[in-house]
Amino acid sequence: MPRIHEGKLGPTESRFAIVVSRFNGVFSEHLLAGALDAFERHGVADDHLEVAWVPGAIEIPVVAQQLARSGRFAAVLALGAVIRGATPHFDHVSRLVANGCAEVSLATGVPVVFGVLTTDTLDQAMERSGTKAGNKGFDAALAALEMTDLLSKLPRERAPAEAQPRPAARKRPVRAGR
Ligand code: INI
Repeated sequence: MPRIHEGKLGPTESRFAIVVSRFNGVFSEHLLAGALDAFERHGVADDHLEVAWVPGAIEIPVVAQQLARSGRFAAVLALGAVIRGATPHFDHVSRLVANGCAEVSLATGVPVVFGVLTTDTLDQAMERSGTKAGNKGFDAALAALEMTDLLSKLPRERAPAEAQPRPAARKRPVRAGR
């Protein structure tokens, strides 16, 4: 049988940070409420959670980066809503926030869970922030719990030098007798 690694959903003593954007704030508020609800239901104490508000989704990655680098948090949640308008702005905002969060995650090793809605319409955003299609903030918190537990169970990363196979021991040259 292979060894299976899988993260569980808590309870946990880990700390989590949530970065949430004020733009389209009516949806962000619901996503945040969903995330806090999921953490509470899975045994994360209030004082193990910190929330940082940013102006818009584009500002999420830099704040997520500072929180991830602080070493205080097992995972960072990114919450917000990018909704398509009449111009290509939507494409820039959604690309920047998605790529930024992925880069922070890989550079720091701290999961930045993507709970930013990117929708074509207000209705789609409403559906995903606590109505027909669930609450993506709640789902993001579950993903953070699962990832945190999984990462704590996986073999630890080795420093690059350590990860190299050791060179075979060299035999001492035999001196010719004089
Ligand atoms: N920010 C969002 O969070 N959602 C959007 O839909 C959005 N749109 O479409 O413009 C948006 N723009 C603001 C952007 O995130 C920055 O805050 C702003 O450009 C300042 O850097």
